[in-house]
Amino acid sequence: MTDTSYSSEIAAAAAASGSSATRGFIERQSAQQLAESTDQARISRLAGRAIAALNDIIKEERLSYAEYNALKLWLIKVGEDGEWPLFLDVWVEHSVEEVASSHRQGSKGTIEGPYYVAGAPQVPFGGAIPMRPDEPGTPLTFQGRVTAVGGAPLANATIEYWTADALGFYSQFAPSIPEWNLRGTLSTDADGRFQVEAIQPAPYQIPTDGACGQLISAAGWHAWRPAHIHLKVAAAGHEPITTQLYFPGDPHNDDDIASAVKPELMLDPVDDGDGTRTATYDFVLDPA
Ligand code: MBD
Ligand code: FE
Repeated sequence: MTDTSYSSEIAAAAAASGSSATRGFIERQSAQQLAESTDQARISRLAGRAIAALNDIIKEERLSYAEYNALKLWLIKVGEDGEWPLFLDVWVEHSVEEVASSHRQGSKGTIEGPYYVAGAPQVPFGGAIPMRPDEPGTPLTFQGRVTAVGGAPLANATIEYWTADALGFYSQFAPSIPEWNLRGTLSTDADGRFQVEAIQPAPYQIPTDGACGQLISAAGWHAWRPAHIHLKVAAAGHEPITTQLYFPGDPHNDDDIASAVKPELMLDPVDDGDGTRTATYDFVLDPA
Protein backbone atom coordinates (compact mmCIF):
# COMPACT_ATOMS: atom_id res chain seq x y z
CA MET A 1 0.00 0.00 0.00
CA THR A 2 2.76 2.38 1.01
CA ASP A 3 4.82 1.81 -2.14
CA THR A 4 1.84 2.20 -4.44
CA SER A 5 0.68 5.46 -2.94
CA TYR A 6 4.18 6.97 -2.89
CA SER A 7 4.92 6.05 -6.49
CA SER A 8 1.66 7.67 -7.51
CA GLU A 9 2.78 10.75 -5.58
CA ILE A 10 5.96 10.82 -7.63
CA ALA A 11 3.97 10.51 -10.83
CA ALA A 12 1.85 13.40 -9.54
CA ALA A 13 3.85 16.02 -11.32
CA ALA A 14 4.19 19.74 -11.29
CA ALA A 15 1.06 20.23 -13.32
CA ALA A 16 -1.13 19.08 -10.41
CA SER A 17 0.79 21.11 -7.80
CA GLY A 18 0.91 24.11 -10.07
CA SER A 19 -2.76 24.26 -10.93
CA SER A 20 -3.78 23.75 -7.27
CA ALA A 21 -1.42 26.51 -6.16
CA THR A 22 -2.72 28.83 -8.87
CA ARG A 23 -6.40 28.16 -8.12
CA GLY A 24 -5.83 28.48 -4.37
CA PHE A 25 -4.05 31.80 -4.76
CA ILE A 26 -6.78 33.28 -6.96
CA GLU A 27 -9.44 32.23 -4.44
CA ARG A 28 -7.57 33.86 -1.54
CA GLN A 29 -7.25 37.26 -3.19
CA SER A 30 -9.94 39.44 -1.71
CA ALA A 31 -11.59 42.48 -3.30
CA GLN A 32 -9.87 44.51 -0.57
CA GLN A 33 -6.38 43.55 -1.73
CA LEU A 34 -7.29 44.36 -5.32
CA ALA A 35 -8.68 47.75 -4.28
CA GLU A 36 -5.47 48.58 -2.42
CA SER A 37 -3.39 48.05 -5.54
CA THR A 38 -5.15 50.45 -7.90
CA ASP A 39 -3.20 53.65 -7.24
CA GLN A 40 -2.55 54.70 -10.85
CA ALA A 41 0.66 56.63 -10.18
CA ARG A 42 2.10 53.71 -8.19
CA ILE A 43 1.20 51.19 -10.89
CA SER A 44 2.70 53.40 -13.57
CA ARG A 45 5.93 53.80 -11.59
CA LEU A 46 6.34 50.11 -10.73
CA ALA A 47 5.32 48.70 -14.11
CA GLY A 48 7.36 51.36 -15.88
CA ARG A 49 10.50 50.52 -13.88
CA ALA A 50 10.05 46.78 -14.41
CA ILE A 51 9.65 47.19 -18.16
CA ALA A 52 12.60 49.58 -18.32
CA ALA A 53 14.80 47.13 -16.37
CA LEU A 54 13.95 44.35 -18.81
CA ASN A 55 14.69 46.57 -21.80
CA ASP A 56 18.04 47.56 -20.28
CA ILE A 57 18.99 43.89 -19.90
CA ILE A 58 18.01 43.17 -23.51
CA LYS A 59 20.21 45.98 -24.81
CA GLU A 60 23.13 45.30 -22.48
CA GLU A 61 23.08 41.57 -23.24
CA ARG A 62 22.27 42.08 -26.96
CA LEU A 63 19.38 39.60 -26.82
CA SER A 64 18.77 37.71 -30.08
CA TYR A 65 15.37 37.02 -31.65
CA ALA A 66 15.94 33.31 -30.89
CA GLU A 67 16.38 34.16 -27.21
CA TYR A 68 13.39 36.52 -27.25
CA ASN A 69 11.18 33.80 -28.72
CA ALA A 70 12.50 31.23 -26.22
CA LEU A 71 11.60 33.64 -23.41
CA LYS A 72 8.12 34.22 -24.85
CA LEU A 73 7.48 30.49 -25.17
CA TRP A 74 8.73 29.86 -21.64
CA LEU A 75 6.58 32.62 -20.11
CA ILE A 76 3.53 31.12 -21.84
CA LYS A 77 4.44 27.71 -20.38
CA VAL A 78 4.79 29.11 -16.83
CA GLY A 79 1.13 30.09 -17.06
CA GLU A 80 -0.01 26.89 -18.73
CA ASP A 81 1.71 24.84 -16.01
CA GLY A 82 0.12 26.98 -13.29
CA GLU A 83 3.60 27.84 -12.04
CA TRP A 84 3.37 31.60 -11.55
CA PRO A 85 2.95 31.11 -7.77
CA LEU A 86 5.96 28.77 -7.72
CA PHE A 87 8.13 31.02 -9.89
CA LEU A 88 7.32 34.18 -7.93
CA ASP A 89 7.58 32.60 -4.48
CA VAL A 90 10.92 30.93 -5.27
CA TRP A 91 12.69 33.84 -6.97
CA VAL A 92 10.91 37.02 -5.89
CA GLU A 93 9.00 36.66 -2.61
CA HIS A 94 12.12 36.83 -0.41
CA SER A 95 12.66 40.49 -1.34
CA VAL A 96 9.02 41.35 -0.67
CA GLU A 97 9.27 39.67 2.73
CA GLU A 98 12.50 41.54 3.54
CA VAL A 99 10.81 44.88 2.86
CA ALA A 100 7.62 43.94 4.71
CA SER A 101 9.37 42.78 7.89
CA SER A 102 12.23 45.29 8.13
CA HIS A 103 10.62 47.20 11.03
CA ARG A 104 10.15 44.16 13.26
CA GLN A 105 11.77 43.68 16.67
CA GLY A 106 10.47 40.17 17.24
CA SER A 107 11.13 36.83 15.53
CA LYS A 108 12.24 36.72 11.93
CA GLY A 109 9.77 35.79 9.25
CA THR A 110 10.50 34.39 5.84
CA ILE A 111 8.56 33.55 2.70
CA GLU A 112 5.21 31.74 2.73
CA GLY A 113 5.75 29.84 -0.53
CA PRO A 114 2.96 28.43 -2.70
CA TYR A 115 1.60 25.63 -0.49
CA TYR A 116 -0.19 27.22 2.48
CA VAL A 117 -3.80 26.22 3.10
CA ALA A 118 -5.90 28.06 5.71
CA GLY A 119 -8.05 26.15 8.18
CA ALA A 120 -5.86 23.18 9.12
CA PRO A 121 -7.34 21.02 11.93
CA GLN A 122 -6.73 22.03 15.55
CA VAL A 123 -4.20 19.86 17.36
CA PRO A 124 -4.43 19.78 21.18
CA PHE A 125 -1.33 20.49 23.30
CA GLY A 126 1.04 17.51 22.92
CA GLY A 127 -1.13 15.89 20.25
CA ALA A 128 -0.06 14.68 16.81
CA ILE A 129 -0.21 16.54 13.51
CA PRO A 130 -2.55 14.67 11.10
CA MET A 131 -0.46 11.98 9.41
CA ARG A 132 -0.75 8.52 7.87
CA PRO A 133 -0.24 5.49 10.15
CA ASP A 134 2.94 4.63 8.21
CA GLU A 135 4.12 8.22 7.67
CA PRO A 136 7.83 7.94 6.75
CA GLY A 137 10.48 10.03 8.53
CA THR A 138 11.91 10.65 12.00
CA PRO A 139 9.31 11.55 14.63
CA LEU A 140 9.89 15.11 15.84
CA THR A 141 8.46 16.75 18.93
CA PHE A 142 8.17 20.46 18.13
CA GLN A 143 7.66 22.73 21.11
CA GLY A 144 8.26 26.22 22.37
CA ARG A 145 6.72 29.41 23.57
CA VAL A 146 5.11 32.50 22.11
CA THR A 147 5.77 35.80 23.86
CA ALA A 148 5.37 39.49 23.15
CA VAL A 149 8.44 41.65 22.47
CA GLY A 150 8.59 42.65 26.15
CA GLY A 151 8.62 38.99 27.25
CA ALA A 152 4.98 38.57 28.30
CA PRO A 153 3.65 35.08 27.45
CA LEU A 154 0.89 35.07 24.83
CA ALA A 155 -1.91 32.64 25.68
CA ASN A 156 -4.25 31.44 22.93
CA ALA A 157 -1.79 32.29 20.19
CA THR A 158 -2.27 30.10 17.12
CA ILE A 159 0.52 28.38 15.25
CA GLU A 160 -0.35 27.04 11.82
CA TYR A 161 2.11 24.31 10.87
CA TRP A 162 2.69 22.68 7.48
CA THR A 163 5.41 20.51 5.96
CA ALA A 164 5.99 18.36 2.90
CA ASP A 165 6.11 14.58 3.40
CA ALA A 166 9.36 12.60 3.20
CA LEU A 167 9.10 12.55 -0.60
CA GLY A 168 8.67 16.31 -0.78
CA PHE A 169 4.93 16.48 -1.49
CA TYR A 170 2.42 18.77 0.21
CA SER A 171 -1.11 17.58 0.94
CA GLN A 172 -3.74 19.27 -1.25
CA PHE A 173 -1.08 19.90 -3.95
CA ALA A 174 -0.32 16.31 -4.91
CA PRO A 175 -2.81 13.47 -5.38
CA SER A 176 -3.14 10.45 -3.06
CA ILE A 177 -2.32 12.29 0.16
CA PRO A 178 -5.01 12.72 2.86
CA GLU A 179 -6.44 16.25 2.79
CA TRP A 180 -4.76 17.66 5.91
CA ASN A 181 -1.70 15.39 6.02
CA LEU A 182 1.16 17.11 7.92
CA ARG A 183 -0.90 20.27 8.44
CA GLY A 184 -2.26 21.44 11.78
CA THR A 185 -3.19 24.42 13.92
CA LEU A 186 -1.75 24.57 17.44
CA SER A 187 -2.68 26.89 20.31
CA THR A 188 -0.60 28.14 23.21
CA ASP A 189 -1.52 27.48 26.83
CA ALA A 190 -1.78 30.11 29.59
CA ASP A 191 2.01 30.30 29.76
CA GLY A 192 2.36 30.77 25.98
CA ARG A 193 3.63 27.24 25.42
CA PHE A 194 2.88 24.84 22.58
CA GLN A 195 3.89 21.24 21.83
CA VAL A 196 3.12 18.89 18.95
CA GLU A 197 4.20 15.47 17.65
CA ALA A 198 5.26 15.71 14.01
CA ILE A 199 7.68 14.27 11.45
CA GLN A 200 11.05 15.87 10.72
CA PRO A 201 10.78 17.11 7.13
CA ALA A 202 13.28 16.07 4.45
CA PRO A 203 15.22 18.26 1.99
CA TYR A 204 12.81 19.28 -0.72
CA GLN A 205 13.07 19.68 -4.48
CA ILE A 206 10.68 22.09 -6.12
CA PRO A 207 8.71 20.43 -8.95
CA THR A 208 11.12 19.72 -11.81
CA ASP A 209 8.67 18.67 -14.52
CA GLY A 210 7.16 22.07 -15.33
CA ALA A 211 8.37 25.42 -16.63
CA CYS A 212 10.39 26.24 -13.48
CA GLY A 213 12.16 22.89 -13.71
CA GLN A 214 12.85 23.55 -17.38
CA LEU A 215 14.54 26.84 -16.51
CA ILE A 216 16.54 25.23 -13.69
CA SER A 217 17.91 22.48 -15.92
CA ALA A 218 18.52 24.80 -18.89
CA ALA A 219 20.52 27.12 -16.60
CA GLY A 220 22.36 24.28 -14.83
CA TRP A 221 20.96 25.30 -11.44
CA HIS A 222 19.59 22.95 -8.77
CA ALA A 223 16.00 22.67 -7.54
CA TRP A 224 16.64 22.11 -3.82
CA ARG A 225 15.36 23.80 -0.72
CA PRO A 226 16.67 22.70 2.68
CA ALA A 227 14.28 20.74 4.88
CA HIS A 228 11.87 23.24 6.41
CA ILE A 229 8.84 23.61 8.65
CA HIS A 230 6.38 26.30 7.54
CA LEU A 231 4.61 28.29 10.25
CA LYS A 232 2.20 31.15 10.73
CA VAL A 233 2.09 32.49 14.27
CA ALA A 234 -0.69 34.85 15.34
CA ALA A 235 -1.96 36.35 18.60
CA ALA A 236 -4.59 38.98 19.34
CA GLY A 237 -3.15 42.51 19.32
CA HIS A 238 0.09 41.39 17.67
CA GLU A 239 1.57 41.32 14.20
CA PRO A 240 1.28 37.81 12.79
CA ILE A 241 4.43 36.27 11.35
CA THR A 242 4.86 33.82 8.51
CA THR A 243 8.13 31.95 8.81
CA GLN A 244 10.05 28.72 8.25
CA LEU A 245 12.44 26.81 10.49
CA TYR A 246 15.46 24.83 9.28
CA PHE A 247 17.79 22.06 10.47
CA PRO A 248 21.54 22.55 11.07
CA GLY A 249 23.73 20.57 8.70
CA ASP A 250 21.25 20.43 5.84
CA PRO A 251 23.27 20.48 2.60
CA HIS A 252 21.05 23.21 1.17
CA ASN A 253 20.98 25.67 4.06
CA ASP A 254 23.59 27.74 2.20
CA ASP A 255 22.13 27.53 -1.30
CA ASP A 256 18.34 27.47 -0.89
CA ILE A 257 16.86 28.00 -4.34
CA ALA A 258 14.23 30.24 -2.70
CA SER A 259 16.78 32.37 -0.73
CA ALA A 260 14.60 31.99 2.37
CA VAL A 261 17.07 30.77 5.02
CA LYS A 262 18.13 33.14 7.82
CA PRO A 263 20.53 32.25 10.66
CA GLU A 264 17.86 33.11 13.26
CA LEU A 265 15.60 30.42 11.81
CA MET A 266 17.81 27.42 12.65
CA LEU A 267 16.38 24.81 14.97
CA ASP A 268 18.63 22.91 17.36
CA PRO A 269 17.00 19.48 17.56
CA VAL A 270 18.18 16.99 20.18
CA ASP A 271 18.03 13.20 19.92
CA ASP A 272 15.67 11.78 22.50
CA GLY A 273 17.64 8.49 22.53
CA ASP A 274 14.71 6.42 21.23
CA GLY A 275 14.85 7.30 17.53
CA THR A 276 12.81 10.47 18.00
CA ARG A 277 14.00 14.06 18.23
CA THR A 278 12.83 17.22 19.96
CA ALA A 279 13.16 20.75 18.58
CA THR A 280 12.35 23.83 20.61
CA TYR A 281 11.71 27.31 19.19
CA ASP A 282 10.41 30.44 20.86
CA PHE A 283 8.51 33.06 18.86
CA VAL A 284 8.44 36.73 19.78
CA LEU A 285 5.63 38.82 18.29
CA ASP A 286 5.62 42.57 17.72
CA PRO A 287 2.62 44.63 18.83
CA ALA A 288 0.14 45.20 16.02
C1 MBD B 1 8.17 25.13 -1.24
O1 MBD B 1 7.90 24.08 -0.43
C2 MBD B 1 8.48 26.27 -0.65
O2 MBD B 1 8.49 26.30 0.68
C3 MBD B 1 8.78 27.38 -1.43
C4 MBD B 1 9.15 28.64 -0.78
C5 MBD B 1 8.76 27.30 -2.79
C6 MBD B 1 8.43 26.14 -3.38
C7 MBD B 1 8.14 25.05 -2.61
FE1 FE C 1 7.83 24.48 1.52
